[in-house]
Amino acid sequence: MELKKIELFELWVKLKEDFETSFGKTIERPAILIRVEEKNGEVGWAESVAGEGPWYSYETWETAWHVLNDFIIPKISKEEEIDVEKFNEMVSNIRGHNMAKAGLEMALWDLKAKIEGKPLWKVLGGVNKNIVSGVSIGIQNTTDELVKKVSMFLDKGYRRIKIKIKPGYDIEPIIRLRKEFGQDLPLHVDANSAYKLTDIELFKKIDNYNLLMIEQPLHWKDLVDHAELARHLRTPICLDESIEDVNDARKAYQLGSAMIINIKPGRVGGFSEVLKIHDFWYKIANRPVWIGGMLETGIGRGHLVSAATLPGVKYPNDISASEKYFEKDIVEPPWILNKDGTITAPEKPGIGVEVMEDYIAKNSKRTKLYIINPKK
Ligand code: OSB
Ligand code: MG
Repeated sequence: MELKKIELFELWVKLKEDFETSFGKTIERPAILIRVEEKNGEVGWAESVAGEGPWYSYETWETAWHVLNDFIIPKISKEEEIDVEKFNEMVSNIRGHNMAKAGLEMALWDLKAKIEGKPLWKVLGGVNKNIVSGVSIGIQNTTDELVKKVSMFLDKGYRRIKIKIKPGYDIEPIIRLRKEFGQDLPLHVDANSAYKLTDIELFKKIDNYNLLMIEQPLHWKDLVDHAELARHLRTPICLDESIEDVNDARKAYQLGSAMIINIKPGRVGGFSEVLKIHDFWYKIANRPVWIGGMLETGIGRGHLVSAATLPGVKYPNDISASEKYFEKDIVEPPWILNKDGTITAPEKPGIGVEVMEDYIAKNSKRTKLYIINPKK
């Protein structure tokens, strides 16, 4: 495709309530929104999920803007024809900064699907039109509040509960939820790297509560320690932060660091790498994946929904309805949960929802337009 324009928007979005993890609390988050337009006027959108601070990853909204503005966009602007499947190669001299790369890469996938007149999920090779949704619940002030939240989400139809844990808030909420909701509640915990291998006795206790998985218990670089921990537990380990590309997935497989991968398109640099990780982990290693989230707006959520239709997605995803996160989303219609706890991937081209362009243009803190003219 021949690009004519790229536009960046810095939009801050308020969450309905703060979301606390082992690395901190988020109440308002930056969304770098990316709009691409090709020569015939077709448009693609995506979102960079770099956060307000370097906690989940080293990237922040400011580094994403900087790397897009000073390195990625200048590089892409020199190309007369862009093949989105070669995007990663084109920016491979830029080390890391996957969330910055993923923002533009996924906007190009949305654009490609729109040019082809097909839903993005079908272009990616998705097969499951109704994707199963879980919720990720932040750390609560009391376990009573946690119990209330869990009941409320189960009433809405969500099919799996994930709770955030941190040292001092781990075994107690697990015991309480098992007591209130029984052994069959599909439950898992996410530690966001808050523990060390020396906490192994705690994990042996957690191992008795029939959890679906334990997500990212140890440091993001510690594939070896995760493998050691896994040897002592029956509960499968799921990696999130540790898997930044398909090579990490290969190493995790060879070492035995995980049974499951939470794939987040932003963390791995976009859909090309999502597909590589999916294909390796599911088709070669024969293991399940699911799609994680980063509190995306309706735009990024559209990309998540598309990814969640892939055949190797065998667990409920951290893809909840728009109303879980925001008073009002920036797409029409907002993402809604069906009564059976699924979200339906749309049949319209691309991500399949209308982007509220006027709202975004009016409310962004910063915008920048790039006119692409490679011949100049
Ligand atoms: O580790 O999965 C995580 C949100 C921000 C940063 C990291 C994580 C999360 C979530 C939220 O768990 C998932 C969602 O978008 O609902
Ligand atoms: Mg996680």
